[in-house]
Amino acid sequence: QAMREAGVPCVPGSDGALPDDPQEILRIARQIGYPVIIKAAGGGGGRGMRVVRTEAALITSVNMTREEARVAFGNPTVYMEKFLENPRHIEIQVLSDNFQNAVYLGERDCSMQRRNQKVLEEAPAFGIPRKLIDRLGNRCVEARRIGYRGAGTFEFLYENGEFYFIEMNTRVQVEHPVTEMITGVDIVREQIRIAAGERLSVRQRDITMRGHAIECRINAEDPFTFVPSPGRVTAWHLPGGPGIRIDTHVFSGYTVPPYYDSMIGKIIAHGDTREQAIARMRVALSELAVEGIKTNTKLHRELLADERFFQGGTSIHYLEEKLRS
Ligand code: MV4
Repeated sequence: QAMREAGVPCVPGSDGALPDDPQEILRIARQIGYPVIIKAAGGGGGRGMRVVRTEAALITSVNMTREEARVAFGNPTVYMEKFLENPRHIEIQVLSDNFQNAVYLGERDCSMQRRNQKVLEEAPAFGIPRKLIDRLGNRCVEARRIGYRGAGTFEFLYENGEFYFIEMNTRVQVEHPVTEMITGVDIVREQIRIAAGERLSVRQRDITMRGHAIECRINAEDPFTFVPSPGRVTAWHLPGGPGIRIDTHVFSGYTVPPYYDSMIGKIIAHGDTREQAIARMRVALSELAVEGIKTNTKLHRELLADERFFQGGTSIHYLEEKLRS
């Protein structure tokens, strides 16, 4: 409701929790049009969702999602949205301080994912008109009236030239470096300034975007099963050179513990153009050497050599489809 009031475009849907009455639920779905998706209010990150393609399957699917949500999240509340078949995942970075100042730092394309885990992110998003992004960014800044402070991200699905708000991430995110590379704004510094009661050090009119940035998430995982591969890193050689940034805590001799996320580093490549960022990332990935544990480096090398990735603008389903073939 807050997003709609701020003028942020939302997915057509049930306008809140689904009622109990099956006739009412059928009426809402008929109005939205099939396929629809049932989402648990307590879910997120891809958990507690079910796609429904026909009226015959609707009530059973709603009841099943409710029951799963009650068990998993302690909350049986579900809502309904129009299901978007082949969208891209585009997000807008915002910063807001305690003095009514807020800015947006453009968008990131996070469509390259597998099982709701992002693999590669880039900024700006290929092929989306700047004026559409600017209009959306201004709406997100408007939405700070919900009272949010600090670094935040508005997540959207993008299909057929339209944006649809799905969720907000109330934190700094793994992929924030691509935004830092193209805007020159240190997002973590701003976040700490805001928390310390200081003012944003940037105004919207000062924010410009230069070039293109791509991030590859390096994970300690089996390249075939994607199962985490903890253990001792016996050799660790990092790439460098113009436009290359590395974020990692790993060193030669470091032991990756089995307890946490399997991400062990990020390679970020910046260039004047998307083509240059890709070229720099290709070289960086060729230079990366890790021994002792398994990593997803080969997957990244293959992605950076992929013709459809090179063209740009692939959907959230592209990577899983590529991995199946
Ligand atoms: C959707 C959708 C299609 N239509 N909502 C998955 C995670 C959660 N953040 C929202 N998700 C989706 N919601 C409608 N109305 C497709 C997804 C989705 C997805 C979204 C973003 C990134 C990756 C995804 C992978 C599968 C499904």
